[in-house]
Amino acid sequence: MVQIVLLNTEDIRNNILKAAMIAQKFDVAGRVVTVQHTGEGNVNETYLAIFRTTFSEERIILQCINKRVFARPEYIMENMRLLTEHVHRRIEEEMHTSDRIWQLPRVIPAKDGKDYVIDADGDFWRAITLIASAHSYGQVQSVEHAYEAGFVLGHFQRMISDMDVSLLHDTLEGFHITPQYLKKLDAALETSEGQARLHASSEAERCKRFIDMRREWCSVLEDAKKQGLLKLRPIHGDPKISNIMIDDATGKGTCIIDLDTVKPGLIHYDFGDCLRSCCNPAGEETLDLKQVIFDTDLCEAIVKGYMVHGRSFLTEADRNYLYDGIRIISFELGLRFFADYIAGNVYFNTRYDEQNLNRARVQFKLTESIEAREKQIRSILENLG
Ligand code: GN1
Ligand code: MG
Repeated sequence: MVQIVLLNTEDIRNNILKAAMIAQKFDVAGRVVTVQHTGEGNVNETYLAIFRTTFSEERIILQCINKRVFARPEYIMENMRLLTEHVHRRIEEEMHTSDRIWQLPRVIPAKDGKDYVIDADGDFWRAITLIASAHSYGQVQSVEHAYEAGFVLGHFQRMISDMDVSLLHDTLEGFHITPQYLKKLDAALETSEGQARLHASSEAERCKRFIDMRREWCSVLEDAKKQGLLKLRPIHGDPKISNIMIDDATGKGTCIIDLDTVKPGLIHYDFGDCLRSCCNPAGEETLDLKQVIFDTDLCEAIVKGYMVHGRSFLTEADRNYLYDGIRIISFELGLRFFADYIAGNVYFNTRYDEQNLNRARVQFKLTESIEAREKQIRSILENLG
């Protein structure tokens, strides 16, 4: 959902002015009438820009890519273009047998023909189409919504299951390679600032103990990859609930957005990410840890929706690791938030110092809840898979 956040700080005002200037450099009919900061996303800055002519209006999404995170933003655009062209073609092939109109954002070229604009500060901007008459939600609204989330992810993975993974760039080295985040944490803990942040709070120390107890286990998917059991495939990288668009008219899923993290990876991380995000009705930012649980009714609905498509491309080995995918991605996200807290909040956008610590505590509580329900989750996967 594009939520308009009115932030009145000088910085945001300047950024909006800048975004309005940049918007005009993209190939959209009409003049920019307004640009609003959406306040969404933990990494990039996102704006909604509205263009008008005398007889039409077009709304586009404009994003400034975070250079601290993405070293080669042009690679994101190449991946995005390849993937969207492939998926648009596949959607058209199946149009007549499909139960709905599937959508996927399109890259909007700049007026000079490039896929992006670089501003005077060297910042990298890109524009994509807005999916009209559809919304996404920060939390799951119902069992039907959960089913749709699974259905959309399954459909997306099926559409890209025949894509040549070697064509995609690795846009974010180490992204969703869980043991590498342990290394990052250890490096941050070696500094005196890191030690000070760890020992300043008993919650941080508790998180550290939680991680230490899972060090051996957390390479389970990477080990399976090394053994050749799991193969690299194109992944979305971030199929959380807020990236799944629901059609306003039909209530059905219509699209998955946020293609920044499309790259080669293990589909288990995508499957797990969808579940960890959808099955926690309290959301990622809650401060009320008691509310954080892994809801197995929602899990069942997602898996049901996902398997409508998943059955056609999942191998036996893929199925054997689906539970680990769910457990590991909640743990991994907690580890990433925690490592960033220890490092002084250098990766994720934050509004207050302890935000990443709180986010980590939510994900660890969720991991515990997943671990406690392992049997139930495994039986859902077996029965529906
Ligand atoms: C980040 O920026 P956003 O909100 O789309 C992150 C994901 C996390 C997510 C958690 C590039 O995504 O990996 O799962 O936050 N993206 C990157 O909300 O690190
Ligand atoms: Mg994202």
